[in-house]
Amino acid sequence: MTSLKLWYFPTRGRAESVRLMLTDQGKQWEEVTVTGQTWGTLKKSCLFGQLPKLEDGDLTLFQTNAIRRYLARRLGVYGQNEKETALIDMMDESLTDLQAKYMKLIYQEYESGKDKYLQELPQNLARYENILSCNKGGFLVGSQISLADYILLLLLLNHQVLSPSCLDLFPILKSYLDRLCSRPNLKAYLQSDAFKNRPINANGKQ
Ligand SMILES: N[C@@H](CCC(=O)N[C@@H](CS)C(=O)NCC(=O)O)C(=O)O
Repeated sequence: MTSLKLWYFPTRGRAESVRLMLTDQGKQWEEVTVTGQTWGTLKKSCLFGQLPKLEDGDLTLFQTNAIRRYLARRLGVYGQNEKETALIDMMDESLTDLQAKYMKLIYQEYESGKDKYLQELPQNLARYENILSCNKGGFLVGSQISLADYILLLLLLNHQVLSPSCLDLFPILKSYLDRLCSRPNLKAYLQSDAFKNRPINANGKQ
């Protein structure tokens, strides 16, 4: 893979599932941190006026999920066959829905909607507890880590900050999270200042 360059704001945000995948797969990338000062000019050059942006040699990509899928194909974490890839897409779409709910809470209704969100969280997490209990391979799909696992990992990390006890009812999810966090590259990254000092969300809510 040629040199990778990732542009994003100084937060975990949408870019973090990309970072987790690259890190776990041992790929180096250049992180371009976009601040309020540089964003005004850069925004004009972004195809949809938004970040993240990924550059891989002469390829420039926008849209997080397009970036994630491109990298997953290149890194071999997009299923072992077409059926697995379809199942990974299915898991990934459902997790993107959950991420959208999380972002709505964080950015639009943190004060007014947190109680309701936390009431509904167990039923959302229970689905993934069930999926993992049915797949003896130890991951969402098949027996190898995939694109979808990285977004579930990110969501579990974020939700543990939102509600530290949220996995208490879900032993399978808890041990899945522990297992992913113990993968050597991820373990080192999660303990790094680069990860720890990066705010989860741009508005400081978490
Ligand atoms: N569907 C797009 C959404 C991108 C998006 O909303 N980016 C936000 C940051 S998370 C952004 O660039 N905000 C700055 C702006 O719109 O000016 C994706 O997933 O990449």
